[in-house]
Amino acid sequence: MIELFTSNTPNGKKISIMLEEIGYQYKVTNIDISKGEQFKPEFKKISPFSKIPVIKDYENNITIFESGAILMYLGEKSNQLYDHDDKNIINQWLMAQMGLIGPMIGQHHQFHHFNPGKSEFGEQRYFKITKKLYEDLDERLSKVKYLAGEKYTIADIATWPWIARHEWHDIGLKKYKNLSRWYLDIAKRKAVIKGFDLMKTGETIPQI
Ligand SMILES: N[C@@H](CCC(=O)N[C@@H](CS)C(=O)NCC(=O)O)C(=O)O
Repeated sequence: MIELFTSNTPNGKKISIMLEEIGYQYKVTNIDISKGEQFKPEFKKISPFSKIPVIKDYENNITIFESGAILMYLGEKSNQLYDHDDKNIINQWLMAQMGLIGPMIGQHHQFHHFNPGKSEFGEQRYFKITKKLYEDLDERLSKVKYLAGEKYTIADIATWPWIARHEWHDIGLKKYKNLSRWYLDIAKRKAVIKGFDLMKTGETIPQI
């Protein structure tokens, strides 16, 4: 059994989607980041930077933090969605999500969605960067079905929940035909629908 310490955010949803995809039994423990629960000393013991998500695997009693590392761990453990032969290409797209797509779109959420009017520079900067990310992802997906090629992998699972916040972005996902096709294709998956609603509140995936 896996315990998933998380919140209802794109980084958190990556892991519930992955656990649904690989068919593992798991329990969600909500860490309410709006109330500062991530800073509790007992959580810091398993998450040195006080961030969600973290998993605890009771089968071998280990904990893992950082969503990319968790996806790699679960991919390797289950032997699903992280094919050994495709690792180099999967890792590149996964790291691009971890180091670029997530952090930049996260800033766009902060300036454009949560704090509009506070910094024109911040709003413009991250709007522009997010738009460029949409363009670059659209270009990639004009050549391949999924980010790492023809197979759906952990790189898609890492990236998709960020695009699922497209209504906050105001970039106009519809205009990006290949990115839209990829987004809607993944949105239909049973595991994605279930993992998206990780808090079991009946949350549905935003359509385009
Ligand atoms: N690189 C980390 C980022 C995790 C992260 O930023 N988590 C956010 C929620 S999406 C968080 O815990 N925020 C609480 C805080 O910053 O205090 C990962 O992918 O796991």
